Parts: sequence; C-alpha cells; structure tokens
Amino acid sequence: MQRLLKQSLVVTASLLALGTASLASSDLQTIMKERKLTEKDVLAAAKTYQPSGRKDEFVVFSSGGQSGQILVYGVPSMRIYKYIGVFTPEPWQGYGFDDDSKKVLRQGDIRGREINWGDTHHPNFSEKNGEYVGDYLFINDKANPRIAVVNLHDFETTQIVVNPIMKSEHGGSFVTPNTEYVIEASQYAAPLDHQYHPIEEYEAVFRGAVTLWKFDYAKGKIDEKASFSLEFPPYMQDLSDAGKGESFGWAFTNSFNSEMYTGGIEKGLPPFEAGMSRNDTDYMHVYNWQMLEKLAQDPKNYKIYHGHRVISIEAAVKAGALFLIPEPKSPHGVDVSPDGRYIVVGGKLDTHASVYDFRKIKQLIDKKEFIGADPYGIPILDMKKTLHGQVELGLGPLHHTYDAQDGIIYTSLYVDSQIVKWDYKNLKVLDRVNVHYNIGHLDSMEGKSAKPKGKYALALDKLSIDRFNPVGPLHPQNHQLIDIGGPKMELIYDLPIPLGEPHDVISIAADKLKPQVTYPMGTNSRTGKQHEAMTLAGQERVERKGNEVKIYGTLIRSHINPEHVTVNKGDKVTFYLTNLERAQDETHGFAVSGYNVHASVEPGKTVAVTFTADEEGVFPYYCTEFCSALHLEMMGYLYVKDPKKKYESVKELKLQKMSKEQLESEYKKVIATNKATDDVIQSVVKFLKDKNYAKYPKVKSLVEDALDQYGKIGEVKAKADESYNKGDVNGAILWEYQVWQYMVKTADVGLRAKNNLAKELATPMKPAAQKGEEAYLKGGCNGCHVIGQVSSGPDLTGVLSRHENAEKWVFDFIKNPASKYEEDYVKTMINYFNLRMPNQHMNDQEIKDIIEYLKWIDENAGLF
Ligand code: RUQ
Ligand code: CUA
Repeated sequence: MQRLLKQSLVVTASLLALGTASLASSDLQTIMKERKLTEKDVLAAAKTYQPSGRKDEFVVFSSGGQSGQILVYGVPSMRIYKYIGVFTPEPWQGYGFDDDSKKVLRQGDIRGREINWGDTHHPNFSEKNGEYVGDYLFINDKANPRIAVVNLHDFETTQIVVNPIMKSEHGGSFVTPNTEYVIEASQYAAPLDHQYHPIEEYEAVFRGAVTLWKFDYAKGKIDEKASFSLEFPPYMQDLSDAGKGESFGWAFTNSFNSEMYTGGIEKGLPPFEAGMSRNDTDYMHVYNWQMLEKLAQDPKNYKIYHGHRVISIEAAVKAGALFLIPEPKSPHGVDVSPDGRYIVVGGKLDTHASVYDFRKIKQLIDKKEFIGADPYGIPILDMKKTLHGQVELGLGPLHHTYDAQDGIIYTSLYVDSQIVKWDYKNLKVLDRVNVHYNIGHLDSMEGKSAKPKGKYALALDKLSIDRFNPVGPLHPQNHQLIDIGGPKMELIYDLPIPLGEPHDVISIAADKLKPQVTYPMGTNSRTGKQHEAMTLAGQERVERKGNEVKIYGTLIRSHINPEHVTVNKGDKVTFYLTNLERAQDETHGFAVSGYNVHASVEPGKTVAVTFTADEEGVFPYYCTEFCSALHLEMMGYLYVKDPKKKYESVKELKLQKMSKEQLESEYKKVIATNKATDDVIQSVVKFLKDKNYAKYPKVKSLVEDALDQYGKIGEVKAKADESYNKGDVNGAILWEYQVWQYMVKTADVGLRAKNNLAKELATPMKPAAQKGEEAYLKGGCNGCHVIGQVSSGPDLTGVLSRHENAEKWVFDFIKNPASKYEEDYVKTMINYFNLRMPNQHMNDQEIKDIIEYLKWIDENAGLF
C-alpha cells in the first residue's frame, strides 16, 4: 500500500515537473503577456473561473435542439454537467438501452411508429406562485409534437406524452404559475382529424390548437385524461406564455400567418415566406384557461379527436375565453413581465418591441369593446388601445428576459446580433452588447419567473462562425455569458455547444435543486417506486420458465453476481441488476457483447435489460464504469447453447500446476500482505477515531462506506480458513485475495476520509506557506519526502527542530546541498537512503516560502 502510494506521488511529481515547462512563470503579468490577455480578459476569467471543488451559483437547463436531449451546465463557470436523454436514446445513462427507460422512450411513439429523436425547444421548471421550484422540468418536441417530464430529483426523464391532435408545435412547454397546466401550442396548421385534405381546404379544415396538459404534481406526471385542447385558426401559432399576478388565469400565444397564405413555389406561386409576411400585423391569441377548464366539462363545448377533448373556437368565443390582438409583423417571442401586468412581444420583421398592458386588455374585454372579429368569429381588440407603448430596438427582436431590477428587460436582436437592455415601463433603451452571432433566445437568471435574479445573462447564438477552432463545416453553437450586474453589460465567456441547436435555456438558483445522491435500495428510477425485481445480497438467482430466463443479479465493487449464465439459443433473457453500493458515485454499468443492451446502475438502482439470445456462442458481459481498481475484473460470461446441437467436449490441455510447496509459500505471502494492509487500515481507523471523525458529515459518510467494505471481510475470511483447513490451499489463496480486495477498497476510501479530515482540522495556511507548498510540489520534493512518512527520503515533519539554528540550516541545505554532504548527520542519511539530496535550484524567496510551509506542517504534525 505504502509502496503504491509512494509510486503515485513520484509520478505526480514528475508530471508536475513536465507541466511547468510550458507555463514556466507563475507571475500574472508574464502570463498575460505570453497569452496576450488584456486586463479585461483576466477580469472575465476571474468572474467565471471556479477553483477546483467550488460549485456554481446557478444551474442552467438548455434544450438540446435536434439532439432531442437537455444539457445541464453551471453559471458562471459554464461547465457542462450532464446531457439528459429525453427524446433520443442516450447510452451513458442506459436511456433506451434498458427495459424501464425504453418504456419511457416508447411512450413517445407516434401512431405506432418508433420515434428516436426530437427537436427540443423550450424547457421550463415547475412553478409555485410563478416562482421556480426545482422539482420537475418540462420540454417540448417541435418536430413530433410531444412533451416530456424530467424528474429533477434524479435528472431522469420519466414521462413522454404525445399530442393527440397536432402534427407540429412550438409554443411549449410553458407552465402556469402553480404548475396547474403545461401549455403546448401548435405551429404548422394541419387537419386535426389526421386524414388527407388538399391545401385548398386550408381555411376549412387545417387548424392550429393549444393543448393544456394537466399536471399531477404529487405524482409528478401529466394526466392525459384530464388534459384538453382549444382549437385555433390556421394562423401558424408560435411562442406562448402563461399569465401571472394580475394576468393569472390567462395565456398568450403568438402567430405569424394571419394571411393564411398557403405557398406553392412548385406551381410558380410566391413561396410561403413571401405570403406569410404580407400583412403588417399578425395575431396574439389571448385565452383564459380557467374558463376553458370549465368548458371542457360539458360535451356540448368540445369535439373528441382521437379520444381527446378539443374545445371549439365557437364555444370559447361564446364563453368570452378567446380573443385576438394584432401584433407587429411576424412576431416571435411573447414574455409576460414578472408581476404579470405587461406582455412584451418582439416582431422579427419590425424594429420595435411592443409592450402590451394587461390592465388595458382586461378593460376592453370587460367592456366588450372590439374592433371586429376574424373570419372564425374571434373578437379582435384594438392594438393601440391595448399597448402601453413601443420601443425601437433594432433589427430582428426575437426574445425577452427580465432583470431583478423592476422595469428592466433584455431583448435579443437576431439580425443585429445584439442584446439590448431597456426599460419597458419608461420605454427607453439603456445599453447594448454585441454577441457572436445571430442570437435567438436569451435568459437572465430565473429571468422568466415571477422573481428574476439578474446577475448574468446567456446569449444563445445560432452561428459561431469564427469563434472556435474549426471542427468541419458543421459549426458548434455558441452560448455566451454576459455579466449584467453593472450598468454596462460585459461579455465574459464563450461556450461552444456540441450537441444540436439549443433554442432556449432556463436557469435556477443552484440551492433550489435538491437531487438525491443515491437511490433507496432497489429503486426503479423511471417510476420512482421499488423495482419488482430488486435483488439483495444472497438473493441472486436464475429462474427459467419455458424459454424465458430471468437472472436476478447484484453489482458491487468489483463483481457481478452471477458470473456465469448459460441459456439456450432463442431464449428471452432478462438480467435484473441491483447495485448494492451505498456510497455516492459508485455507479456500475452493464453491457453484454453484441446484444445492444446497456444499463447505468447507480447506487441503489435496480435495472432490467432484456434481449433474445438468438446467436450461439460465448458473450462476455462487464461493468462499463471504472468503479474501482479491480473494475476490469468486474465481468462474467453468457453462454448461449443451441439445444439442437450435440457438443463434444474438447480434450483438456495439460498445463503445469503449482506444487504443494509453491502453493504453501504463496499462501503465506498473501496472509502477510493482508496483515500489513490491515495494519495500515487500523492506523487510519485509529487516526479517524482519535480525531472524532463522526463530527464531520462528509468524512463520516466516507468512513461508513469504508467500514461497509471492511465488514464484508469476515465472511470471506471464514471461507478462506475453511478451504485451508480442508486442504484446499488454492481455494484458500483465492479467498484471501478476495479479502485483500475488500481491504484495498477499505483503504482507498479510508485514506480519502483521512485526507478530508486532515484538511478539516489543519490550521489555515498563510499565503507564504501556500506559495511554499507550490514550490515544494513544483520542485518535485514530494518524490522523495512524504510528509508524515519515511519513504525514499526522511520525513520532513519536525525538520525545523532537528537542527541547531534550523531555519538557516534548512535554507543553506536547499540552496546548496553539496555543502553539507560531509556533515555527519547528512552522511548518515545518504548512507541510509542511498540517495543524496539534489540541488533543485530554488531561489531565495522560494526557499523562504518552503520554510513557512514546513512550519505549517509542524503546526499540524499529528495530521499526516
Ligand atoms: S424559438 S430561437 Cu423555439 Cu425562438 Cu428557436
Ligand atoms: Cu463496476 Cu466497473
């Protein structure tokens, strides 16, 4: 153990020495010069850099565009934490490769067809009183109209619902203030009956719609039966938002084809884009979901399409639940202000943003004051009378996000590639910043909730053009971080997104997320309930019924139980695997060669993988996560036999076996190693106990895990002794090796606990001592001197009290070691270690700092 430890230190030291060759200087000015960094760059770095181990203040969930996934990253560091498989199989998480996640993915099949991708656009959190609650996340698929639910207690997708009437959508997934409903509005109009209709019937039978998905918060599931839709005219609906505060109960959906133009480029007609942008205005749909909820109770208000209630335009109009307001040319984003009073709309082809005042809208509705009705009979409100005002922002205003400061909003300008900061109450532009390039969505921290936090904004740029090292014609997207804390916006970070075109992000204060770190034993993560095949230690077994074989197995560092499984060709095989670990991050994976199955089995999880063993042969299965030093050994074999074949046994190859004496000597050796390893463990345990480790939660959980491993030794040791007493020395050796495995795992975690505890207990290091430690490590001193241990050089603990006038002595010795080779003490040391202290060419300041570091070591001598 100690030898191993020392070797790794020597390796680390030499790596450090190598690393210093390229960035020799630790002086900031020099590095700035060498790397051509301005003061502003260094400031930006200081604002985003997280020292090792430091956590982010905000967590951001980004749609993954065509990847059909969700990305999770941190702000301000912009470090990517996870891709969550949602509409697309994701092998790392086993998503789509194990039975239970496959069930979720297959909920997304549309009219019997397997769909294995999605175009994710707009993620949203569950809300209470319009504020984000980190329990659930919803995301829509524009291409194949669907909504997915992600459980934020383990960051896994748990449900996909298919829109029963739409063929395309975009205005999802927007959440009402208490997560009563998840809103999904259509995009490209299509016949709701799912039958063939020629384009000439566009106005008559093509329709848009909005679906109000009822969310059952306690169950964490969308209740499809309790959900319903409202029919919309074929205006190509777009983004949506739910009202809050004084606009609670209402929702708003944009559209961009009030012309109902139907294109026909192949017939020599002007294309869609020309006809759809002809009118000066399009329509914002204003509807009241509380009224619609009531309408959906009475069959005379709705029609059933594919088992789903669709409220007719007529019924909604009659009940006063649906209105239209003109909005400037081809609008895109619609965003309700934090207090719910204002609704800000950007028009892609208009240079203005329009601020609607909900109070004015409500007054007109109450007075029934309309300027007319559209061809479908929906009352139209006067645009001027509903507007609070308009502000000229620039070219291509798309989306908006709000600031913590009241009245401040940020708008993305797609064509101008800018973010504009402006005051939507006083209608004034305040600042702008360039982004790179062609920004779509943007988000300030919690900027679309009732309580925005400001601080940072994210620009989601569609093009990155020249920002990154080229990686072929398909460029990454660019997410840029902007510091919005001061009066001037400052661009401080570029994050290339390697996974599709993310449309929208939402952000949440990190402390609102409380994901679990391990599962309760036997959890089916996709249902949140106990898995019916949970298998505990000792319950491992293989069950056969006809041609179905079920393997109830367990995983723990570092073996799979069982290790050999034989089935017949054609059998339907299911491996149920429970990860018995209780320590965090001790995930095991499971893969079988050639059968397209993979599972990620986090501590406590039970997973199933099923396949038909239709090919004869021997198939290794193994753990795919590097879970311990013996990870490679975590394997087994699946044997697939053809029951119709007769197998003749192959003659055994005679290999030389070990003699009895050799076995005895190996046995003694392993016993001695185990004893030595156990001594190390006992010394660590004593240290931990003496220092009251239980007072420090992080250390405590590590120690518990270590003792957990240690606790398994008794049983194995008994088997070793039993074998030995029966005269089976070979068996005894193997069991003793298993004892050693448990010891190594114990020591591994135990030493980590010890180091953690030492850090908790040590006195804080002064800056000089810190610099000294750096110089010590850089100089590779730790290659020979291990603090607290005699290794290939003396232990340096206490060196400052071993010599007369010690500080000077140590200084001189480091400065010029040869000058002391003839001193008696040094002579003895050279003889003992058979090594001379080399000259490391430290400068005086470095040596002084090292002496400060040695003082710190002495202060904390008991901890090493
Ligand atoms: S949308 S920017 Cu879904 Cu604006 Cu893409
Ligand atoms: Cu378990 Cu590798």
